[in-house]
Amino acid sequence: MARTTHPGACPLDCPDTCVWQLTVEDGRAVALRGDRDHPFTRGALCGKVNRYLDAVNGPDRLTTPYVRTGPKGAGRVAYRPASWAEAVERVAAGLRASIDRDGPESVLPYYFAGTMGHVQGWTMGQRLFAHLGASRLDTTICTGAARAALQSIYGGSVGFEPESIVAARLVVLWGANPLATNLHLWPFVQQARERGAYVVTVDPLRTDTAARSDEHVAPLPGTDAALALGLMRHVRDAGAADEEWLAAHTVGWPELAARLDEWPVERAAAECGLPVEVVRRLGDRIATTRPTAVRVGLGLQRHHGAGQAIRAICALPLVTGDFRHPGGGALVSTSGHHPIDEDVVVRPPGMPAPPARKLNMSRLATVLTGEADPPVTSLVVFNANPAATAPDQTRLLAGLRRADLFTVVLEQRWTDTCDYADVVLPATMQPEHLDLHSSYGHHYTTLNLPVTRAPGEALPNTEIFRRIAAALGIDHPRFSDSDEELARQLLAGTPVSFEELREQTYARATGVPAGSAPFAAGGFPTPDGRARLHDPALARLGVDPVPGHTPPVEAADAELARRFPLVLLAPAGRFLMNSTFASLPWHARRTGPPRVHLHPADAAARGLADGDAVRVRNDRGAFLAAVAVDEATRPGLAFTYKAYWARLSPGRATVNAVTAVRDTDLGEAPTFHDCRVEVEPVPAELLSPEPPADAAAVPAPAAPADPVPAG
Ligand SMILES: Nc1nc2c(c(=O)[nH]1)N[C@H]1C(S)=C(S)[C@@H](COP(=O)(O)OP(=O)(O)OC[C@H]3O[C@@H](n4cnc5c(=O)[nH]c(N)nc54)[C@H](O)[C@@H]3O)O[C@H]1N2
Ligand SMILES: Nc1nc2c(c(=O)[nH]1)N[C@H]1C(S)=C(S)[C@@H](COP(=O)(O)OP(=O)(O)OC[C@H]3O[C@@H](n4cnc5c(=O)[nH]c(N)nc54)[C@H](O)[C@@H]3O)O[C@H]1N2
Ligand code: SF4
Ligand SMILES: [Mo]
Repeated sequence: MARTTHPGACPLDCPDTCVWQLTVEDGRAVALRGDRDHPFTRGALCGKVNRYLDAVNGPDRLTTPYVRTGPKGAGRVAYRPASWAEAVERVAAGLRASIDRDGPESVLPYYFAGTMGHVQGWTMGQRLFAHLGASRLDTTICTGAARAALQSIYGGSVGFEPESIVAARLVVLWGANPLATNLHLWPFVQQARERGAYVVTVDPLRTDTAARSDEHVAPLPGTDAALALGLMRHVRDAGAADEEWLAAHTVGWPELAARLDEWPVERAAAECGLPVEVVRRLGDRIATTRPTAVRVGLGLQRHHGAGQAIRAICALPLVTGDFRHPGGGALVSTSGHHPIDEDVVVRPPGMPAPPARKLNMSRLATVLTGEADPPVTSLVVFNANPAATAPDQTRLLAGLRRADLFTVVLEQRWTDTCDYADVVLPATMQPEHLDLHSSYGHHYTTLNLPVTRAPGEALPNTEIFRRIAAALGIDHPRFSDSDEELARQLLAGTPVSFEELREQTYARATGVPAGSAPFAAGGFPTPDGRARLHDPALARLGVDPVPGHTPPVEAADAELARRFPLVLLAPAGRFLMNSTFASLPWHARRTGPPRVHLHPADAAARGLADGDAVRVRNDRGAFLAAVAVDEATRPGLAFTYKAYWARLSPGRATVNAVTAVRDTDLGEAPTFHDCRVEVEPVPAELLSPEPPADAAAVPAPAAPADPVPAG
């Protein structure tokens, strides 16, 4: 049998954007491994993607369109298979009815990074909705606060060069858990360590990353800005502020310095719930260690004060002058270094795209239940599973159940969100379609070419949107662009050509050399090239122009704490990727069933033991979980992992039944981790519910096993 091996890109929402080698036999993907030569992948994929072919070859792949025949929310039994012609005609009729009745803004596309590929993720669908004049989606759910904060302080989502971290003498992993979420950074951190670097993790939870660091600093959730301000104060008092670099490459140091007068380390430590010596010691290290690399995760910005927290943390290396050195500075995301401009592909010259309102994806629950005027009456979901992953699930599901809402879902397998669709359309997976990837964790651009046959009638998102455009009677030539043409348009204006990528799969595309210090002499992407410690544009938005501390809303609410004494975090699980994989037997087994991790003191106070069944609840809703008694947390702080599926969970709800629709101080992003709950015992039988009525059609996760440690 002919076996061939082909390079491609891992499409998942992960900073590492690995290059893989896929072995194909008779048109079917049979083996997958990490590319050995790629400078960031370096031969290995992560555990969850080593089993990616379970997803590709799974018996639960969608192979045909479906149309709804029964009530919304009843599951797959309420659907029948349909031809593409019928399904697309229904979609066009549904969208047309909304547009005719309520105007084009009544249509809302909802999408995110189910694939990070620019072609399947961020072009043809957005082009169609832009042309229709549909509501635009404000894509805040993941990095909204960080993006706004980085735009303010550095002029974009830029930072130190990731490989350069090997040159750091002090590495601070701040609200980041790379062993679970940015695995390929870890060997570089280890290399730095072998050369003598000290590694500190700042995380309220003792994750695997924290446990394997030289020091774990565990502030109260949502207090990072206070910590950063206290550290900067200590650095300044120690005479370690790099006045010369600050004067040359920043604006606003005098204003920030005045703010630091308000933040002695004692105040910072008290705000963060940390011993003052811990803050002082870390301050000493930062004051005396060049270069210091601060790798900032995204988890810490799911709090109300996230915008200011990211600004304050990113100000720290400006004060120390760390950007002077390779391996010094801060890094949240490399995406701002990548030159691909999606906007010109979404709204190409010559294609009419009427102005339209923007709706915030993180507020989908409230958008669908009365917040939007005119109301949204058509929703088209792709590359996302909001019924499981968006906040305020109870309210969101009520919105998705609305009789007057027409919902279309493009999916690879039957998710929670499909249960609420009028039409479900089967989509291809990465080995079956063309895509182009940049990265939010390194500087390479990668081309992924189709190498296997899609199962049944599954189609790439791009082709599905071409068909919908045609069914709507749109004949603009831009809706006939092939996937290769879209990739070429995305690459226009970048230093990389399609031919080059076809030849060698990936290329360093940002102009930043590996191991370099891109901002040693300033040159931030702000109008004057200086980083901004004081930003008058924020004052105009009613936001403090100098980095400050915005306390959490629920975590800091003493009144609410009486009813809901536990603050609940829901960070990333190691064997899932958001809700992707949650239905696959191997991944579900490795992850185990939903658990709420409690400090032994909190468990004892409630008479709860490891494995007991509980309801985790607040005024917004509840989900069921087993208790895990866990020293990884502190009294008053509980955690669970994000992104189980409701349809496969006991009680048919996930952690997002308790999370709130509430914006961050900057960037209108969600605040998943600013959430108070109480837990109460329930009968053990509730954790082993009847399988859903359509379980035969969707393989249930195998029996729980393999408890996974924090992180
Ligand atoms: N295996 C796996 N990998 C993933 C994902 C996944 O679901 N699974 N998700 C992907 C996605 S979408 C993203 S956005 C990234 C996220 O990547 P990360 O940001 O690394 O992941 P998180 O687990 O969300 O958050 C990191 C840590 O922040 C901590 N944290 C929470 N609140 C605070 C706080 O107030 N202060 C501080 N200092 N720390 C806090 C959490 O305890 C957690 O350990 O990972 C991506 N990679
Ligand atoms: N409580 C809590 N909730 C959270 C978070 C948290 O930390 N805590 N994190 C938030 C974050 S950071 C994020 S990024 C969001 C992510 O939330 P979502 O954007 O909903 O991401 P996923 O759950 O991974 O769902 C992606 C879906 O896209 C589908 N998909 C993948 N590729 C394709 C394709 O080519 N075509 C089509 N049609 N479909 C495709 C997959 O099958 C999958 O079902 O979740 C957020 N939710
Ligand atoms: S999920 Fe991340 S670490 Fe895993 S293979 Fe994909 S890009 Fe690499
Ligand atoms: Mo994310």
